[in-house]
Amino acid sequence: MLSIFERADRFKDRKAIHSNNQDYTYADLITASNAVAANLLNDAVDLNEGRITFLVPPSFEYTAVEWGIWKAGGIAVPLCVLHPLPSIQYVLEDTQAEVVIAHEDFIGFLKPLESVLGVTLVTLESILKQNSKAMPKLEPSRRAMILYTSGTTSKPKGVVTTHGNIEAQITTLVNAWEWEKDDYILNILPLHHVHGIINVMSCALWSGACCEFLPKFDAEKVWDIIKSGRLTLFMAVPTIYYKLISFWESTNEKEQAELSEAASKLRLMVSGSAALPVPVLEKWRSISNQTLLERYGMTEIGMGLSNSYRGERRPGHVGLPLPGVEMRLVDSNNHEVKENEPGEFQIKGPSVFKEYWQKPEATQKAFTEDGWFITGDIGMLNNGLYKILGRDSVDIIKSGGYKISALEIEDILRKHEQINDCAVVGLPDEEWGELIAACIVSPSSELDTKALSKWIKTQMPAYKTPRKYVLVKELPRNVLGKVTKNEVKKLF
Ligand code: MLC
Ligand code: AMP
Repeated sequence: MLSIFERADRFKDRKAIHSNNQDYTYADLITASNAVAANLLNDAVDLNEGRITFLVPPSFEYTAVEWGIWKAGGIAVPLCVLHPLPSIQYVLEDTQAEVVIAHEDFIGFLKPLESVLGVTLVTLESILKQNSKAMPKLEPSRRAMILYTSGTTSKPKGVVTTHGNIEAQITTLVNAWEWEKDDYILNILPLHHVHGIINVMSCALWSGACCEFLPKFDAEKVWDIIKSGRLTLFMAVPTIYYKLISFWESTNEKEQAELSEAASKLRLMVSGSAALPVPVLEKWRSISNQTLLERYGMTEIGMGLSNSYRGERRPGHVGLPLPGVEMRLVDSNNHEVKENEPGEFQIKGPSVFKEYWQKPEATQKAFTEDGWFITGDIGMLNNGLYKILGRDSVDIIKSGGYKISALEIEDILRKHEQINDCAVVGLPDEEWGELIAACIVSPSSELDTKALSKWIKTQMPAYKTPRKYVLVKELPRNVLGKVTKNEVKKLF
């Protein structure tokens, strides 16, 4: 049995999850996930890495489905509840999934895909129906999960992790941040990315702790939960801290004092997925008396670097490699750079993913010949701690903690009849990290950006849509005819 399930057996009577105003014990989670596994298996003895996609909001049921897929020997592919149909269809096609498990709110939405793709839609209700069956034996080397991440190619790639990778991603954080069974965390993050799935939900369940789900981030609700005093831990992207600060600032002095007092009681608050601006860290410290622990990670590696839980947490830095993570900073010839010199982070270790789903060439390109994963992030060692300086590709944008490919947005925009050509860039923004901006060449002299945004949202999730537009006659290009994105940025 996988360690996470063996451990759950030890915590049977403890509260595992709070969702939709209900408490669920580890015993509830074991029973429900066993039922999911038995229903998925039906007459089979092992799903043998069959891809099972699921569209379920963050909840007890989400977790039961994920664990059920694992127990039955399948690969769990969580779908994003914010994605429009074309993005979902892409994942279903790419994984060649035969089954989609869906919360009842999404059944009608997914229905058209049944005939187009021949995929079977299964309701949550039916997959959770009481059932039991012998489960297959799982080796740590078995593929466990596929998460989609944007890169320097137009379409997102499926990052495949094994059970061994996932266990390594969890245990390094449990050890470094001293998770224990009495911890209680709130999850407000989407559950199709590592931050919510691994750092929050899985670390809690590994530890015998409790994970409470709020299906969607809401600053007031988060502050209410902080005020309740039940949280010991909180983890979020910088944009969320920015929004919590804005809410705090909108309250009166008495309320502010209460909120600050409550926030100061948590044992740890973590920020990651994007650079934490130092003014946000400082403002949060003045409000909550908490120094946010900033760490660095990536879908392909889980978490790589972290400031110290007990030692120094230096603003603007991401600390040192986590236990079990090997890291080096190299120049363009893969030679290690010296302190204070910029280089690219490369990572090795048991937490590093297995492959991009059915993309052997992309997988090969992502590693050096001697097996280091090439992150594409640039940083340097500064007085004993690492600092992130940026990415080597301007085409990767981080907005609200989401990684977004400029090329993917450009490909979609070019499909619009009013757009001849375009260039998408990320503009620095205190709240969002970067704001997506599109420079458009159009046959018409005016652009109805409202109508355009509406159309884009039918093609892509809202968080990938441009927030600013500029209309130009020609895109700025260099002598070789290549669009110069730094010049594009100057147009806004
Ligand atoms: C939404 N809005 C944006 C926007 N996203 N505006 C600018 N830029 C963006 N990126 C606008 C909407 O259009 C809307 O405007 C308003 O904000 C509210 O929209 P919303 O969808 O309700 O936003 P909200 O729920 O507040 O979302 C913000 C957020 C979300 C920060 C909660 O972006 C989020 O959950 N981010 C986390 C992503 C994450 O988990 N990343 C981890 C990846 S793993 P209007 O005008 O309509 O009101 C990884 C590895 C690692 O990176 O290291 O962890
Ligand atoms: P994703 O592919 O969504 O997992 O995003 C991973 C990327 O997020 C990394 O490659 C970094 O560019 C970025 N990232 C994560 N944490 C940090 C951080 N603390 N500071 C700066 N960038 C970060």
